[in-house]
Amino acid sequence: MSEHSPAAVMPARVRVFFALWPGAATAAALHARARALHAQCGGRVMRRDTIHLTLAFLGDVAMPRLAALETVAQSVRGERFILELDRVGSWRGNRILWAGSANVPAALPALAEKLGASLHAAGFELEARAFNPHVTLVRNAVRSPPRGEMPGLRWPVASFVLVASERDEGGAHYRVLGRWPLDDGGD
Ligand code: 2AM
Repeated sequence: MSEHSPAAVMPARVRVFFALWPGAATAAALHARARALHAQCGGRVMRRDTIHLTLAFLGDVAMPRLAALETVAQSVRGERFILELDRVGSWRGNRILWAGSANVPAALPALAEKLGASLHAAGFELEARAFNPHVTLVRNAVRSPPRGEMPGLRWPVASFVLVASERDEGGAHYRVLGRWPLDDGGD
């Protein structure tokens, strides 16, 4: 039997990102779409419990910096909104099949921008990649999807989350580290 000190087994850095995480009903509906796309296009379908929309991707962050991320999240105010997912698309290079919206509510890019600006002000480096709201449903697709509309799916968004991405032989596992509510817009 071998023994490890906690310092030896605890990773010093963690891969993290801020995201919108669907409730059970929305996740189930998105997963049904994902399975249908997978049946048509092959590849690797996202598991129901991993479906999300990334707001800001940080990559590897030193463990002691997680508290600063939580402070940033607490300071960000955003409005609740309904996200209507009514589009399916693909990116050729990475063969990702995604669900998106023809009419992105202004509150969504506003939230991503506020988060990005606050993270930057707190000294976090973000990818220069422009915010392109999408929900990945299938990876490594072998055929293109019938591009275009899909039956609309309403996702009520009332909070955002900080997520750790952990990898093992089974693929990526996501762990929600914190959740922050969005304002309901009422007085
Ligand atoms: P994807 O679904 O388009 O691959 C966890 O990896 C999440 O962060 C995924 O939603 C992934 O987007 C996104 N992500 C991974 N690398 C990223 C990067 N360099 N910039 C922005 N988002 C990224």
